[in-house]
Amino acid sequence: MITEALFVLLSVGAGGLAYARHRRGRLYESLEARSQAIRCAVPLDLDPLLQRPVPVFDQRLAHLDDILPVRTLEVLRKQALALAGPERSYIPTHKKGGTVAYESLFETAPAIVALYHSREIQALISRIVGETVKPTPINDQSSLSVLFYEKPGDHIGWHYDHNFYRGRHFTVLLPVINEGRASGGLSHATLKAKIQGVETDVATPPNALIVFEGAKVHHKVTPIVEGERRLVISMTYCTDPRANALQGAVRRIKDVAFFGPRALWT
Ligand SMILES: O=C(O)CCC(=O)C(=O)O
Ligand SMILES: [Fe+2]
Repeated sequence: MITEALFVLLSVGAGGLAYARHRRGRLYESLEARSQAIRCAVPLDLDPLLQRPVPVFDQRLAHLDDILPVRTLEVLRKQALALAGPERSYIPTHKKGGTVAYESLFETAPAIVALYHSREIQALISRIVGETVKPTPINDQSSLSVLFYEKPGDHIGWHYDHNFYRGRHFTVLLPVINEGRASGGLSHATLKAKIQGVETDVATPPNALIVFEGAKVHHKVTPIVEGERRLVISMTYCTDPRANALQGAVRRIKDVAFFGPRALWT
C-alpha cells in the first residue's frame, strides 16, 4: 500500500517536472524565432561597429568608448529604463542589485534583444577576441540581461563569470546610465578587474563597450551610494555554445541562485 502510494507520488512528480520542462522548451523555441524576427524588425544604426578599429586583447579585457551613435544609445537607454521593478538578488556578501533577464526583455526592450543578436556586434567582438563568437543559448538566463545598481549598497563581490560551455566565453558590458557623485559625474559603482595580479579600474561611462573573458579575469563592482544609478546591458558570447550534461546542470544551479527556481527547468 505504502509502496503504491509512493509510486503514484513519484510518477506525478516526475510527470509534473517533465511537463514543466516541455513547456519551457516550447517557450524557448518561440523566443528563439522571435529573437531572429526582432533582429530584422528593429532598425538600429550599428554600421559604425563594422568600421571600428579594435584594441589589443592580450590581457583578456578590452575597452572602447563612444561605441554607438547617440540616437541608437538613446533607444537602448529608454527601453532599459522602461523595465520597471527588476528582480532583485541578494546573495549575502556577493551580490546585491536588480536584474532583468533575457526572456523578460522581449516585450519591453526589443532593441536590446536586436543589439545582442546583431551581426555587427558579433563581428566586432569576434575581431576583438580574435575568434568567431556566437550568442550563448536563450535558456541561459545570463546570455542577455540588464543590471540595475540603484539602491545604496548595490554591488557585486569578486568573482569569475563561470563558463558553462565547450568554447571560450566572453562577457560584454554596455553601460547605458552611470550617474552620481564620483569623478566625471559617474556613480561609485566601479568595475575593478585584476590584470596581471593588479587591481585595475575599468571605466564604465555610458556608451562604453567592455569585453572580457570573465572566466579568466577576476572582477567586482564596488557599491553604489544614495541617489546614484548605474544601468548596464550585460551580454555573453561564446566560441562554441554547446554544453555537456554536467556543464548544463551547474549552469542551472547558478541561475536558480540569481533568478529563482524557474531556472531549474531551463
Ligand atoms: O556591472 C558590471 O560592471 C559587471 C557585472 C558583472 O560582473 C557580471 O554581471 O558578471
Ligand atoms: Fe561578472
